[in-house]
Amino acid sequence: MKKPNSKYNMIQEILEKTEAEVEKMPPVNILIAGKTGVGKSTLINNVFREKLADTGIGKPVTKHLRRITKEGIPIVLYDTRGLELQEKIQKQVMREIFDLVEQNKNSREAIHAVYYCIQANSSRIEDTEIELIKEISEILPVILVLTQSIGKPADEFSRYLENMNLPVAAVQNVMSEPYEISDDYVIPRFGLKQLIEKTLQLIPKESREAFNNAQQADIERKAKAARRWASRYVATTFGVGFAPIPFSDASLLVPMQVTLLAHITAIFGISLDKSTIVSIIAAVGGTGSATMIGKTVVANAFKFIPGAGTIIGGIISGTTASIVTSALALSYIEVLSIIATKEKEGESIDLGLLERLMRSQFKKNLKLDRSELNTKELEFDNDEALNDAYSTYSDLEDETRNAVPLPKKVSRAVNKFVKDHLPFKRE
Ligand SMILES: Nc1nc2c(ncn2[C@@H]2O[C@H](COP(=O)(O)OP(=O)(O)OP(=O)(O)O)[C@@H](O)[C@H]2O)c(=O)[nH]1
Ligand SMILES: [Mg+2]
Repeated sequence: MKKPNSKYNMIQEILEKTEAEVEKMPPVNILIAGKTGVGKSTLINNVFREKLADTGIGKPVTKHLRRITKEGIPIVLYDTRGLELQEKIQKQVMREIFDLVEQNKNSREAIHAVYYCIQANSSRIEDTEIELIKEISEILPVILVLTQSIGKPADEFSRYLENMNLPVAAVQNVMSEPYEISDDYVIPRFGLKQLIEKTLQLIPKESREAFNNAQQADIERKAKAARRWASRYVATTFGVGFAPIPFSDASLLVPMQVTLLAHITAIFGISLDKSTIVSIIAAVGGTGSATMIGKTVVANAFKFIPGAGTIIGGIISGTTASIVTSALALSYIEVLSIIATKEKEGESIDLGLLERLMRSQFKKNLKLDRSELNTKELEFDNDEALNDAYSTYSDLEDETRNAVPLPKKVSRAVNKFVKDHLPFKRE
């Protein structure tokens, strides 16, 4: 095992490894079809990370097909444009789709599935559209996505379509983005997790990892996949056959932890910049510098263990190493879940808070023993748990907001006093 020297840049290593891992993943390739204005772009922007329809590179491949990609996200989307349902154009679109499928067959870019979008409140489907759906279904598995689904009419439309026995793989009602009915009545997003589930059934095994990386509609699913891999990694690395190492050699564990964090980041699928990773690592490493010496991180991480004094000067056993590493992995995944949730809502992340969050999660997880760590349910096992964590995070934010420097506090107090004691109130 290579021992990191003082020039070793842990952050850079994590980023490079993550990138390499994502590049290695066989991508998932999905075609999104449907008439103009039904909500294809809105669907793409909400199901997948980083508002792909707006921020991805869109290249026209044929008159009616646009290929959308973005570096670092292992997905290729094809978006149909100007799909009118006059017979002539329909034939042309079909031809283009057919050619594309044929061209990409047996390659990394073979198309795996089609989302055929119909606006749910249109409540009717034209014969030409039925023809088109049938033709596409002959060459690819199709999910009929009923967009902008509102209430009973949408359910009825969905039942109506199901009863038509179209040769499609599934029908799914969705609301991709919250829909404002009035100022105080908003229909929240729904149906996207089910769409993820149904899509996963249709795509080949080797592309499921890429799909999970690229999606953002089901964050628990991302976290669970990362968690599963991490527990296996820790068990095989620090299990039977791990020779205890002297504490002074703790830096030997750095490459493993780099691999761990990079692989988790790749499985989870999240774009982290340097400063974000620095903040997360700094939380357990006790230093905020970008070029971080791995040894400091690991040695510091061990200091969080209750009774670490007894370790110093002693040895690190497989058990100890596995507890620290599992806690690191678990906390990292929990923090990524929060970053992803925030990102999905288009909110920004405060790095200082992130650091505190990572530290508090890490300390909490370190208190668990090995069997607890292995069997512990994921912290954010469902939406409710995630929301809980999210509000803890928001509380932290409030705390910070209240942490106003003293002179400001004083002037606020004076202002308040003056206001409260004014002989008359200004309206
Ligand atoms: N609130 C809400 N609005 C939606 C939703 N889906 C579509 N819309 C609205 O419908 C409009 C059209 O949606 P787009 O996603 O641009 O439709 P498109 O299918 O990509 O249209 P073209 O690119 O022209 O083919 C958008 O401006 C949205 O405001 C949704 O799930 N929720
Ligand atoms: Mg569009």
